[in-house]
Amino acid sequence: MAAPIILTTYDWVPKGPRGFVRDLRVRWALEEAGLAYAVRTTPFENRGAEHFERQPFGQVPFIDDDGIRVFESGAILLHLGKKSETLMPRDPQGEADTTQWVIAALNSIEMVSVPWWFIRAPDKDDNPLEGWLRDRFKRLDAVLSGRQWLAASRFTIADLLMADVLRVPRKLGALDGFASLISYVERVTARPAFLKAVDDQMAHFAAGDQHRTRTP
Ligand SMILES: N[C@@H](CCC(=O)N[C@@H](CS)C(=O)NCC(=O)O)C(=O)O
Repeated sequence: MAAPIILTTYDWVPKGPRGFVRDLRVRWALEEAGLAYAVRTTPFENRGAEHFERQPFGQVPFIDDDGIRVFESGAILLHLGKKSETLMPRDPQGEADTTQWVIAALNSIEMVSVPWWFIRAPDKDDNPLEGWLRDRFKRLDAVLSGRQWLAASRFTIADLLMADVLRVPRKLGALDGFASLISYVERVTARPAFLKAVDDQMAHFAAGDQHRTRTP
């Protein structure tokens, strides 16, 4: 039997990011694929040399798959896609479409949405990235008004990643007016594997709370 994939995330994070830490993407994909995995932790505070040796920016997630070590959530999803047809189609066009939308989620949407969110001030509407973000959403909304899934006419890691990337903007109201994007995020995040991944992540960080109260 294959060794379980080891997924590493933080031991604890503040309440705000819980449910959004990027190990969620990996948990979700592993659940969709039915691959065996175990979760290990690295300290959120006082990140040590071992952490930077595994993830050069001191971030999570990273995995160890029977000796193959991968960091970057997108790279991890592509790695898992090679192991599971549920995540990545095997026909060449389906595979190419899935890969291009994985990269688009990271490099055309998240590349704009994360800086937009970081510089956003809730009481002001003069975010200089607003127009850029809205233009990206307008284009993506047009794509998704004509179809349910981004690639291969079925769920793939492209949808998993795109829906997850859209969750923070949706929570902050940035998808308002983009009906196809809202129903897309709702459809993709209604999947049982997503709901389990969120529950597991919340339980994981809640257990970290217990540990912190016990440890002086
Ligand atoms: N591009 C990286 C980003 C990873 C990332 O931002 N991870 C966050 C948690 S969701 C983190 O570790 N933040 C702490 C930090 O950047 O110091 C990926 O997709 O894996």
